[in-house]
Amino acid sequence: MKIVGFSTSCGQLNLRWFVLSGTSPCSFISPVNGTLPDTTVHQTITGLLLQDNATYKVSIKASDVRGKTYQPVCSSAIVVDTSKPQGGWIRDGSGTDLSYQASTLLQANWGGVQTRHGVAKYQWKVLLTLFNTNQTTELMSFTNVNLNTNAGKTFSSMTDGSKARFVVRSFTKAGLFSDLTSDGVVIDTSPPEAGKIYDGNQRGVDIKYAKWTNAFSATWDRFTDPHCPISRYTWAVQRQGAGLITSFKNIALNRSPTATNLNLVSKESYCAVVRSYNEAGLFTQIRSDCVLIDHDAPQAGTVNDGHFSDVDYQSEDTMIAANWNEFTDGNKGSGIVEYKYMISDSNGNITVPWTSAGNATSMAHNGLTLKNNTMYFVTVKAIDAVGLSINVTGDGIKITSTHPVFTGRITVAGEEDFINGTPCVYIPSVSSVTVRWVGFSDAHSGIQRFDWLFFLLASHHQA
Ligand SMILES: [Ca+2]
Ligand SMILES: [Ca+2]
Ligand SMILES: [Ca+2]
Ligand SMILES: [Ca+2]
Repeated sequence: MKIVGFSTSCGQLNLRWFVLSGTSPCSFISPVNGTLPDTTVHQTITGLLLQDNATYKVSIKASDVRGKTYQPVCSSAIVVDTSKPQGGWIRDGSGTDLSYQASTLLQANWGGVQTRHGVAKYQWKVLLTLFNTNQTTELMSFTNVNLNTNAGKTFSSMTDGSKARFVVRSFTKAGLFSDLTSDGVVIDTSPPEAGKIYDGNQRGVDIKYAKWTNAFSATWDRFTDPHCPISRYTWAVQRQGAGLITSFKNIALNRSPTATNLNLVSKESYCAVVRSYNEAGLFTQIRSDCVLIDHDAPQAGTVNDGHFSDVDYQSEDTMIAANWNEFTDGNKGSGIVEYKYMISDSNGNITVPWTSAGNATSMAHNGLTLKNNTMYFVTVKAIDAVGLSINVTGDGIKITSTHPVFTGRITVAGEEDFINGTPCVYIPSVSSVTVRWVGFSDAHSGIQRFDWLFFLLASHHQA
């Protein structure tokens, strides 16, 4: 109680107190009364048995040494409220409850607190649990916000991945309080870490070339974020060296989308552009290493029967050889990855079905039983990286055992050139020459030996 304004002109002033019901008129009629020890302004009466939720008032009886008593003076109503605030809710953020955010502006909002006589005020404070620890510190101590039901404050140098929790303390008008604590919000200030992107629809296998015309597929490994979950992916298709040919499409957590209704142009490269968002709303964007679109089969080359330039006869009847050149997929194609050959005869019978020659540009197929006086044809198939191919058939070779056929060739190691239109080879030595000979064969009796002969064609002297 604060007691002021009583005075006497004569001697000491005696003060008695009476506790009255709040609805009674101001009087000295109460069994609950006592004497104040002095006229100190602030005094406390203890030992009362007041009822919660009841209203009282205190009247003061002042008398002087002559026993003169003044009119009763009463306090305003005293409401006894021993209850604490009940219920209520608190949310991280400025609206619906957040679990993750990127901003270091920490906000909370609350409401629904019940009290008998209304809330007197709120206070809020911020607790912070560091990333990957159980260590909680008080980032901000209780701060008064009066009757506001939201509050916010920006904090610098927040450790990435820390979790903030808010405590709101609601006070009754009688000064009792209770606390509400939020379930926390993780402050993630860093975007996800990218996973690897694969062109094509097989995760783990990145393709470099495709013959796609209107659909583009990509897959990728999970993007990760140590601080909060990945919420979604978006992706778009880009033409390399140019812009996007689709908008970014939200595909939730799908990691193997296909874009359709595109117009993919041969000899151009296209790439997948992927964005991964974390729950805090930050994203990382990366691009695949692109796919070259190839709609064009390789261009035809030349197929020669035999080991070198084309021959049309051979006596050999167990082997067919061929070589080829000039096949190309162009300088913006996917490239030739394999050759296959097939051998058929002039009656359309298949002597050797399609057989891979790998990357080689020649072949010799042994173990055949070739018919005399029959034409055989070698067909070469050049296959590019997207599986497109072209077939070229040579002009054929006739097996003839009646005429000895010379199909061999001698080559001298050195720099090949021409002198006056005649082929020649320059060699750097006067004492040795390296000579190779291949393609000499005789199916009937076999070759017993080779002889060699060297002769001077012409002498060239320096001028
Ligand atoms: Ca939350
Ligand atoms: Ca992060
Ligand atoms: Ca091609
Ligand atoms: Ca030929």
